[in-house]
Amino acid sequence: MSIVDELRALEVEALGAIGSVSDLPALEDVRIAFLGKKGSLTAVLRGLGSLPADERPAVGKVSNEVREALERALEARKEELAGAAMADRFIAEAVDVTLPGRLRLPGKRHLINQTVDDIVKVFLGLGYKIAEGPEAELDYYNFTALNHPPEHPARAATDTFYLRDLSGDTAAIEGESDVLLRTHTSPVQVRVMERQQPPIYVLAPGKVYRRDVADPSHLPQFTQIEGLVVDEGITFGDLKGTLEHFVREIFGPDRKVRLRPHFFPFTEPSAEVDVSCGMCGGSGCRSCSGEGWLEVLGSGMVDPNVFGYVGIDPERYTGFAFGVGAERVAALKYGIPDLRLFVDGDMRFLRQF
Ligand code: 2NM
Repeated sequence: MSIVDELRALEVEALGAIGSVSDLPALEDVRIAFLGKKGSLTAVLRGLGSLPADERPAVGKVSNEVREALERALEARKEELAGAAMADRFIAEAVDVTLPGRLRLPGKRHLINQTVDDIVKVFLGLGYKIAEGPEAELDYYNFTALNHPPEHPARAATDTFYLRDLSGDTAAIEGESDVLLRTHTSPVQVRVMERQQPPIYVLAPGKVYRRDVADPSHLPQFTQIEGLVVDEGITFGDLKGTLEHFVREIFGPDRKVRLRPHFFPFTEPSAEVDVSCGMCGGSGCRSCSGEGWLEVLGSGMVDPNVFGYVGIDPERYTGFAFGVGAERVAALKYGIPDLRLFVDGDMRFLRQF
């Protein structure tokens, strides 16, 4: 076969191969097989040098035609395949704009945090400062400095979560107090009184922990807000007026407040605070068990023994304190029958508020 015939045969073979590839990498393989450094056309051209000089121009012309024909065919096929690849991609990535959108509910503050914010706002308006402290607390701040005697039942391991056991082999350094999860936020106020002399007007909101089984009216972790005022000439009348203001700001202007004698280790005298029932207005109904009143707060005048622990002069200063559960306030305000709803995380409940 003459070189020209070889070239024409190669051209036919290459055009067939170009027409039959189905993707761009395979097309590139064909280009290399015919036009690459070790390709078949290149090999034929290498033989050109051994031809007689008068035959070279004609063969050179044909080989140029073949190379150009292959290059054109490669380019055309490349465009075809690229277009097909693009079309496939458009189909694969197609978005059906007629589909209904996915419902995304905006987040919001949990009802308990909303309630804490509402209560905090009332006391900021009265000039109180917010105080915070550790949730893992020393026995001294949670009980001792709050005038709880060593045998007080709240100190029992059945009522309080202890984080360290001093009686075991792994007893901590001698003289160091037990560590527990605070059972109220009063230790925050002890810490405030330790480092600051009166006048003191503070509010301590935060999580507290008690070894209770969750039921409609108890949670093992809940949110307490305690207030403390210490100044010259503070009286029980100041306590009552403050709590009446608080109740009316939170529950509404028509609500009445009643104080009942009670006992707390850290206050003397102490009182529990009831708010008139919002359902019946005080005449008695199912939601207040026929009482007309609902218990909301504990309160009292700070016991002089507490002042003794923190170095405040009980001859010069008097004070009052109170504590309220945010879950209880929210339950009363919104008619929620079971505190566990606040921690179950059921969005059907939570998103109503
Ligand atoms: C309550 C009820 C009564 C209280 C007492 C103190 C402190 F630090 F002054 F002694 N802080 N909070 C207190 C008093 C808390 O919660 C039901």
